[in-house]
Amino acid sequence: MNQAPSPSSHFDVVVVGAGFAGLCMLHRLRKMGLRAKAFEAGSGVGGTWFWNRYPGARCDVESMEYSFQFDEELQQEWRWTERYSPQAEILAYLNHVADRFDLRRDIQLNTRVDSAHFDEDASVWNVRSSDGGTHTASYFVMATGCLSSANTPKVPGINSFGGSTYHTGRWPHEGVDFSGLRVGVIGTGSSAIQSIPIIAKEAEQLFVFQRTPNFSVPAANRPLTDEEVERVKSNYGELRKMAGTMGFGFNTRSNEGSAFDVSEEERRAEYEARWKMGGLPFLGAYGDLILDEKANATAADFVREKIRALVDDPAVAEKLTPNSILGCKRLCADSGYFETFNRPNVTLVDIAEAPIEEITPNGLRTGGTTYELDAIVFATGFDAMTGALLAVDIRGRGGVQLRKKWEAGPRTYLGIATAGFPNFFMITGPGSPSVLTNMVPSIEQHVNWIADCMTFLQERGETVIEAETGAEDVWVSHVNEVASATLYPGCNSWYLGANVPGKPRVFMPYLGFPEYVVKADDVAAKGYEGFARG
Ligand code: N01
Repeated sequence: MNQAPSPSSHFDVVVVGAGFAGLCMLHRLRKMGLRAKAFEAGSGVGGTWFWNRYPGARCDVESMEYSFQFDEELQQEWRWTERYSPQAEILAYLNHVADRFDLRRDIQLNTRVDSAHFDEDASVWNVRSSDGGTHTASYFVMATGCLSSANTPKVPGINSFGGSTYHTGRWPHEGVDFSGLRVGVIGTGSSAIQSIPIIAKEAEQLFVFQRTPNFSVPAANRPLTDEEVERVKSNYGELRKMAGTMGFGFNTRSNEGSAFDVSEEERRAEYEARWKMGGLPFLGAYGDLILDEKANATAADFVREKIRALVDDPAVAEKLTPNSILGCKRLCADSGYFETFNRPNVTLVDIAEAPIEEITPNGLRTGGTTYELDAIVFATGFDAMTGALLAVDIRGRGGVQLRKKWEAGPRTYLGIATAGFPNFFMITGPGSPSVLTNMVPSIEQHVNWIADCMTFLQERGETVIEAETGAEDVWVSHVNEVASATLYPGCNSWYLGANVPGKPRVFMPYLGFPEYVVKADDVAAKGYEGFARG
């Protein structure tokens, strides 16, 4: 149900986005008795799971954990069917949440927020929406997700292509039938690695244009049995609590020790066991895998061997084998990705040395060769973490634009607020653990923090809160310092903005879960230390 636009209304809170973050925020604000409104660009709720409908899209965090915990009945009644949920099931879950908590009446679909300007005299946000609506709000909350602003490279001739083009993050709702077609997939990140095995089965010919090979481990997805679902549900609260203290969730133990604390045989056995178990906890095998290059090489070499064993043609295997740090770009989890290159209809095109020169009416040219194509899939990722925030013209005190303030990279306090922008909150913003954690609990943590902060102000009759520049500076330095003690800054990942030409190279998420939660709680307990209130 789409509410009629309300051209000039006042809300306690305007929320942008109706994915996991927006729905959760709206629900909490409702419970507090606040008048809130969420604007959503899509024609349905679901955020990332509304847009990313490419073949094979599923979450690589286990479904029993990639779900809300704010309502015991909700988590008891919903039945996840697979270890890793497919996109359609997560979208169905989010629609269920929207209905169950009657959230739709405060969500306006098909509407973008174009601008939000803070009026210092009135202490309100003036918000303009794409339907021509103008609204005022005491608080402005961006719940726009970390990976929502699609990145399509500016390849010359892109508009001349006679076939169809798609972006994995903007997939047609009616699906795409690739049967009998010559398809090109550009990119080999998580989205490509999930979709390539499925597209390969359908298409007549598939060309994969790879700029950088990626590490991937088997997902080992499977249906969930009633027994394992029951085991979790009978102890959900405790397990969730435990997950709050663990990097990879309640199902997986992370070893804190060094890869060199054990013998080579033991190490191999550990990698083998994690490979078999499947999924991203492979990286939790040892505590120094992302800190020490030599330790990392033990795990990376293990995966390289696996790739060579999975791919029949040694020359193709070599091209598919990354020579980089394992986990430095986000690790992928796949279902038959490397094996797909054994199919006779699949060709790997290495574009590392010779980038795509041009898209022509009939295909794509690289390295002097033209590949004739009927469809091109851009699996080229996102303008991560800041893209969606900066897509809105957000202006704080003195009319300063967020875009201007963040010209050299995002600056936040706790990844929740930014100095000069009073009563403005970001859910899982840059400078928070966000994408390095299970997003759903991190979203809930931020939602609770923001809501508690509003309650705190309300109880004291205060109306304005703003991060102090000093606290922000200290936080930004801390985030950078922690990142630079790891191997993360050393590769061209989207964590660093390296995938978007011209984007400042700054490590955006905060590497500090679960300590971050303690820190954020402590800030709140000290009366929002580092924030000015009034
Ligand atoms: O995007 P990516 P994604 N010419 O940025 C290539 C989450 N996610 O959508 O590495 C040629 O990882 C680029 O090459 P390079 C997850 O957090 C989760 O796949 O920059 N190639 C790269 O290969 C994930 O990490 C799930 O050299 C170009 C690819 O495109 C994040 O979303 C599923 C290019 C982009 O890879 C993003 O994943 C899907 C160009 N001009 C996504 N520009 C799960 O839960 C870019 N590339 C499983």
